[in-house]
Amino acid sequence: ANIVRREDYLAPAYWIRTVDLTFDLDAAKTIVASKLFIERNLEQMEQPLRLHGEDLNLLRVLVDGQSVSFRHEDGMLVIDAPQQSAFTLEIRNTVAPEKNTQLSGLYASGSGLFTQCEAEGFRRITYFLDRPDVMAVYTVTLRGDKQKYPVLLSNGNLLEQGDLDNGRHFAKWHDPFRKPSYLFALVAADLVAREQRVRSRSGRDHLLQVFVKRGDLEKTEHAMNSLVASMIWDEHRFNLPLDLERFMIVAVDDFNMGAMENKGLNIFNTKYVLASAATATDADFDGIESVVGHEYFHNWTGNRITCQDWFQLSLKEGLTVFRDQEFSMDMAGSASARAVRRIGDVRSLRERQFPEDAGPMSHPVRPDAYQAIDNFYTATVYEKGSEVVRVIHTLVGQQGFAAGMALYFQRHDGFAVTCDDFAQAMADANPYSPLAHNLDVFKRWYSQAGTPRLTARGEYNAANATFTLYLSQHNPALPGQNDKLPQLLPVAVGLLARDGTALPLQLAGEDHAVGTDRVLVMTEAQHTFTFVNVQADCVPSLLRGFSAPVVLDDGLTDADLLVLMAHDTDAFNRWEAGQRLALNRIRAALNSDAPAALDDAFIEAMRAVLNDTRLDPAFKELALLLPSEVYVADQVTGIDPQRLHSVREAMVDQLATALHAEWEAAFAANQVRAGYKPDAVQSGQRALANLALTMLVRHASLTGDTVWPGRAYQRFKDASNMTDRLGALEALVNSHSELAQPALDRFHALFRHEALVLDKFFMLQGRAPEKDGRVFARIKQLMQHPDFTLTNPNRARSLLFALTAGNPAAFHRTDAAGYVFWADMVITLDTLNPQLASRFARALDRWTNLAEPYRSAAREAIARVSAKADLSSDTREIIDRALA
Ligand code: DPP
Ligand code: ZN
Repeated sequence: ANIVRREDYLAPAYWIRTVDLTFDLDAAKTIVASKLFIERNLEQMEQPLRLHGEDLNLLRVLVDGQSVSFRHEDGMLVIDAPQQSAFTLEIRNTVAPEKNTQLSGLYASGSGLFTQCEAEGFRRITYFLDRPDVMAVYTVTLRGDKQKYPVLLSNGNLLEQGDLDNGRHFAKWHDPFRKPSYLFALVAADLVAREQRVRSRSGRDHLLQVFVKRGDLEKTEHAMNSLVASMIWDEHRFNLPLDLERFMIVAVDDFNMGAMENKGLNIFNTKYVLASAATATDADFDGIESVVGHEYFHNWTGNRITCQDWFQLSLKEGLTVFRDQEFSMDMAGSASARAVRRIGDVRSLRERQFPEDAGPMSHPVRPDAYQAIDNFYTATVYEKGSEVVRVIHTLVGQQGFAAGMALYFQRHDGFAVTCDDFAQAMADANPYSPLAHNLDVFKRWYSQAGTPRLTARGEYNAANATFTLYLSQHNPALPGQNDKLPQLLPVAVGLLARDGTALPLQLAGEDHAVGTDRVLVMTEAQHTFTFVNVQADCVPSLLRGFSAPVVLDDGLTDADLLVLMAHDTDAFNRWEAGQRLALNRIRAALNSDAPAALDDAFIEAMRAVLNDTRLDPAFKELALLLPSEVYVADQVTGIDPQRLHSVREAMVDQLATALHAEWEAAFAANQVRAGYKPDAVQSGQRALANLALTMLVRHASLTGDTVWPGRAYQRFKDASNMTDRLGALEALVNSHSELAQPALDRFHALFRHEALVLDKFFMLQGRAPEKDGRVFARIKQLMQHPDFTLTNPNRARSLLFALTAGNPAAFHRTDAAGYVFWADMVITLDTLNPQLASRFARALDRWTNLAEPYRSAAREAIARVSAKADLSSDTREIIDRALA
């Protein structure tokens, strides 16, 4: 295998300064003419010019107007070193967009043409030094049929446009900012745009455009509002204004990722642009806000300062996820709404990143080696990367962080840099912070993989009025990573008296208490902190707000957790206490053969949450959900997914039954009467009402009652927005109600022309709680549905990923049918779209953590895929690592 290593990084032997591209666009055969001004990098030894190129048809090569000899070597185009230290290289080649099912490079979607170049798609358009440290100024001329492609877009500013002969027209674009090739984009399609003119604080005028297919324009209001809000936020919080005259977003149906931050021309999966109350859920509206923000924020963190090499991917992604999370929290408003956001972010980190970090794809936030870089657009690089940035934020504070950002831009604007450069700027801007004092310890977050374990034990001494906290950390060994060093952990703490009072915090040696909430900093394996003047026995509330991405073992008893759940001023830890109580019970049930049963203390604590009028509905909904099967599976060794499913389902049944009256009350109390708004308040009410309805219909399925299923069906029919409609439909489908099928038929008939709603139609059925193998059988049947296809990534994900990532009990079957299906699909998808296939292949990452018979059956399925000789390097890397 061809492995790329971080330690082998060398600056390029040549720089490309300017790029002049002309495209004669055609879906079957597009001609690309490229004229590059190149300079030899005098700091490197003289070498031949080696250009990346993939699936290209080369027509000619000229150096300073003269033909030269060239050869193909290891998949690269090699030209012997020209005599001159600066020269013009002209290349002509063709590509076939309509044959490009990988959706990387130039491809057709519907009747339009679109590009995706990150990470290594530009080499599928023309020969180039396709690496992020080669930054150039681009001028792009697009020529194509005026009827087919009325809109011709590329990065930067429009210089000219006009008609050509034979019904063709052209547009010429110029991007004044130097950029790496992965930020190049073009679009040629029949689109319409929502436009808005805005003036930034600095007084500059900008044109914002959101391009979509005809008919979708009414669904772009939220995306445009989110874009304007992002602009205002980045100027306000970080002093970072929009640097372009024109900022464009284009929505496309077929897209591998969520969206792409191409300079001035973001290309988005339609899922993150299009929304109306009738077709999108509250979660969809939130997703649009955060992805529009994310891509917009990349304009500075990613585009103005980019990555030296792909090992530094988290430099832009971790930081930009942190920025979009902060943006979404600021937009959410109240402290409680912020906490709800934080809980959501942590939940997804634990469900996706923790298992990744414990399995064969475990890698540091800054990886050391890869076979296919596309495989490293991971939860570790993104979400853990964001947590690592949050660690800095916690250590230096909001102002210190802003100062660090300012210094980072002062030093590196316009360049391709490393994670170390970022950390250094943060430390230098905050010389008296624990970050600056322990920068080397901090940087272990970049080099060490795995999730650290934090153990905490407290000891109250009534005679001395002291509370001593013993903290220790340990990072478990992983293949290739044995002796790990301690990491820099900010541990946010509070102490609660048993009556719930928050106690003042004074450490030994301090002359007075400093509030009731503070951050302890760990830099070594073990620390002891002694709090003095502690007037009552207390319960420590540790890692508040999830102040570091670790697994915490605080040894708290049920009684302690109940105190935190009822009284903690930190909403995150209040939620966490309930989750821990539930997890303890699920664990105990997994270790015993007796039927799973929740005790009264737990049920009463849940009842108290539902009844507590001071808590927001959004928080209640999160608190009442038991930890997911995906999360629990990661917390237990040798997991039996079927047993876990039956344990958890039995507990949910019990909550449905025991809290029936409270669910009825919650449903009634959380009906939104005002007009639809996707804000935190309304969406919290809808979320709780939907959960209540699901519980009420579930209860009905246990008792045979028909009232609540009937009500759910009625609500499904009458709903005025997608959140309510889908919630009611889900309540019926998840309880396997007889009304589910008629509702599904009706849903399909209503929305058969709405691609994004059809995705929901499939996903909802793929994710329904398994019962007697019915859901798995239904998924296989839906694969034959006339609206199902593997060529559209959203649609493929809607069923396949719903099964493997969202429905463990349907996937992990004792007869191995789920694994057989998985292997068949990996092999099929791999011939079509390797990026999608290798994502899907990761469904069995954690096979070694399965109990028998699952474990052996999973291994057999992986081995079957591995035996396929011509796998893509993307999928090969995943499979090899799984079997290593
Ligand atoms: N750079 C893109 C993003 O995360 C890749 N998906 O925004
Ligand atoms: Zn990103």
